[in-house]
Amino acid sequence: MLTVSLLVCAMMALATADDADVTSSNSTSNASNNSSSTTEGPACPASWTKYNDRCFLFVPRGLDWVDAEKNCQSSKGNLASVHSVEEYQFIQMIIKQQTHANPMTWIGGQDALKNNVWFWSDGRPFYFTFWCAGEPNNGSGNQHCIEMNFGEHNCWDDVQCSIKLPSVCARNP
Ligand SMILES: [Ca+2]
Ligand SMILES: [Ca+2]
Repeated sequence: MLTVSLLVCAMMALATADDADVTSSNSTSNASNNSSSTTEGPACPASWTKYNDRCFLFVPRGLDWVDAEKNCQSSKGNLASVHSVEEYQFIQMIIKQQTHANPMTWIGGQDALKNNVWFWSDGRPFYFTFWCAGEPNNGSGNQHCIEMNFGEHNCWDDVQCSIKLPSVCARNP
């Protein structure tokens, strides 16, 4: 995947260098296609929003965690992994833009294989966390999936994977 991304970047850089005359029209169309992006590189599919070289999509329909992950995979993504507070705030912003609220929402963290050993469904390393105080508590002994926007601080809670929530997908451009 990384190799492909690098190749695409290299090809785009070459194309830009070769076509100096159309650079201005390219950048104009990129800006209009991707107005909320502050990063360079390939644009995201329609209705996805770019942040830090990934594309994010809020899915309002309530799904359990596994169905939400499968739904993201059907769009070549995974449930979103989160790697910094800035990235978390960006995800919160796209949810708020569409719902005018802060609904509890699935992201891609789970500890279903071994309790309290957390993984992201996209395979990225699990370092950053935004747990609410007292969480994750593995309540009732079977809370293995991460919901965001929990409680008054809109932080993370581990919860039963079978409840139905909106979700956020992330994918490469
Ligand atoms: Ca757990
Ligand atoms: Ca919990």
